Amino acid sequence: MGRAGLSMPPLGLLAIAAYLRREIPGVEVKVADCPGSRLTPEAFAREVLAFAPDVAGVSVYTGTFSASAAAAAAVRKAAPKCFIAAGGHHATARPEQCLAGGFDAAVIGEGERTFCELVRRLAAGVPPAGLAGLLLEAGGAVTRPDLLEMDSLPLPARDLLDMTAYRPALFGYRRLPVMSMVTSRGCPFSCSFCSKEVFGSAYRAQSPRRVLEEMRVLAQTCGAREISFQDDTFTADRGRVMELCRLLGESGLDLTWSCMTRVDLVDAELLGAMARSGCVSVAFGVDGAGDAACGAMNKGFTVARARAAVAAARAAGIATRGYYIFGYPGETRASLEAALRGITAIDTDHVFFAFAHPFFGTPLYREAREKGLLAVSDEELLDAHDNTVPLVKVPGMTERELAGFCRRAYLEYYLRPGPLLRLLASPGGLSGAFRAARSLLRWY
Ligand code: B12
Repeated sequence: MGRAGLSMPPLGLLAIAAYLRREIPGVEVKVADCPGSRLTPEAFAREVLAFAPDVAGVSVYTGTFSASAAAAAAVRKAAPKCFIAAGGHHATARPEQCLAGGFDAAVIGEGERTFCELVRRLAAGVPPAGLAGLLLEAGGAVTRPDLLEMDSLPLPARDLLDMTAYRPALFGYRRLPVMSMVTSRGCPFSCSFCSKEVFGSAYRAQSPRRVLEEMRVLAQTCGAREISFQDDTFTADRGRVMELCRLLGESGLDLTWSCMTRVDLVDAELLGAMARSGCVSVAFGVDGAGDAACGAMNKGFTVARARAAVAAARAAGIATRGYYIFGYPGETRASLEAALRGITAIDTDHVFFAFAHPFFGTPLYREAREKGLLAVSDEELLDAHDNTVPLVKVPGMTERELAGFCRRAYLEYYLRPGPLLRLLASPGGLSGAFRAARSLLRWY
C-alpha cells in the first residue's frame, strides 16, 4: 500500500470464502490475491484457466477499479461462461460503473450472504434477478437491510492463501509473524473523508470470547506471535476491550497485539489494561494536525485531546503511530507549516502522511468538486491508489511542491533526537529506517 510497503491478506474475500464453504458443502473455492501474492496478470490468467470457475468475485476499491476491471476481463477470457460479480467498497459506492466496466453484477454492502445466495442460485440454474443486495442492471438493486451477527461468522479461510507472503506496516509491530484480524463492522463516526458505504454507521462487534478464540487459533495453528487488529476503531466499545484484556490475561497466550483507534476513545485506565494484556502499539487516526483541520474533517476532537492520548499511551508503555492527512480543502502553504508544528507537538513515535483522497460519495468529494479543487478527473480517481500523490488542489502550490512538503515533513519529523532514537530502538529499526529512507529517495 503506497510507500509504507505493507501488505495484508484480503480478509473480506477470505470471510466470503469461509462462509461459502460452511453454507454450501462441497463447493470448491479458490482465492487469488494479485497484489498481495505479487501475481502477474499472466500467472493470474493461468490460475483461472486451471481452476475453470463457474462464478468469480472480484473486490473493487475506488483507486484500484482499473486493476479490478482488468482482472474481470482476464477471467472472462480464460473462462468465458463464468459469472463475474464485483463486490466491496467501490462496487457498493458505484455499482453501475462496475456493470459498465465488464462485471455481470455488483454485490452491494456486506458480501457473505448475497454472494452465497448468488452461487446457490447459479448452481441450481435459478436466475439471480431480484436477489437482495445484487445489482444486475442499472437502477435495479434490491437492498439487503439485515446485517450478519458478528459472532456467527466463521473464521476467515486463511488456509486459502500463503500467510507468510504478507508484510506488516513498517514500525507497526513488535514481533513476527504478525497476523491481521478485523473484529467489528460499521463506524458511528462521520469523518468527512471516509468511505463507509459497505458497513455504514451501525457498529457491530464480535464478543471478547470470539475475538480470543480467533487469536488462539492464529497463535496455536498459524504460529502468530502478534495480532494486528485492522478494525477502524478498535476501542469503540470500551467494555468489550476491557473484557478482552481480562480474558487475554487469563488465557496464557504469548501474543502481543496492536490496533487503530481514535484519540477520544482511550484513557489511562484502558491503555494500562491494554498494555498489560500485550498491546504494544496503537495507531491514532488524528488526521487533522490543527483544530481547524480537525473541524473541517468532522473529527469531533481537538489537538489537545490528541496530545493527551499520545502521552497516556506512552505512559502505559505503548508505542504510538499518528496518521495525518494533508491537502484538505482550505489547506494553504501556511496551514501545512502549522500542521507540521502541530504534528511535532502531538509527538507520536511514528507518523504516516497521506494526501486527502476524495472517495465518491463522501462529503470531501462533494466539497472538493463544488470548490473546483479536484486535481484529477473522476476517471483518474479510478486509478489513484498512491496516497503520496495529491488529488485535491492547494491553491498556490504545485503538485511537486506538495509532494516535496510531504517528504520534508517526514525528514523534519524523524530527524529530531527523540523520534530518531525511538525509531532506531523499534524492532527492525535500522533496516526499517533504511527502507523508509530508500522509498523517500525514490519519491523523486
Ligand atoms: C485492512 C485494510 C487494507 C489492507 C488490506 C486490504 C485488502 N486486500 O483487503 C491494506 C493495507 C493492504 C489496504 C490497502 C488498500 N486500501 Co484499505 N482498508 C483496510 C480496512 C482498514 C479493513 C478492510 C477489511 O479487511 N475489512 C474486513 C472485511 C471483512 O471487510 P471488507 O474487506 O470490506 O469485505 C466485505 C465487503 O466489502 C464485501 N466485499 C469485499 N470484497 C468483495 C468481493 C466480492 C466478490 C463480494 C461479493 C463482496 C466483497 O464483502 C466482505 C464481507 O462482508 C478498510 C476499512 C474498512 N472499514 O473496511 C480499508 C479500506 C477498504 N481501504 C481502502 C483503500 C482505498 C485502500 C487502497 C486503495 C489504499 C491505497 N491508497 O493504496 C489499498 C487497495 C488495496 C488492494 N488493492 O487490495 C478504502 C476503500 C474505499 C473505497 N471506496 O474504495 C477503505 C474502506 C478505507 C476507507 N474508509 O477509506 N487496505
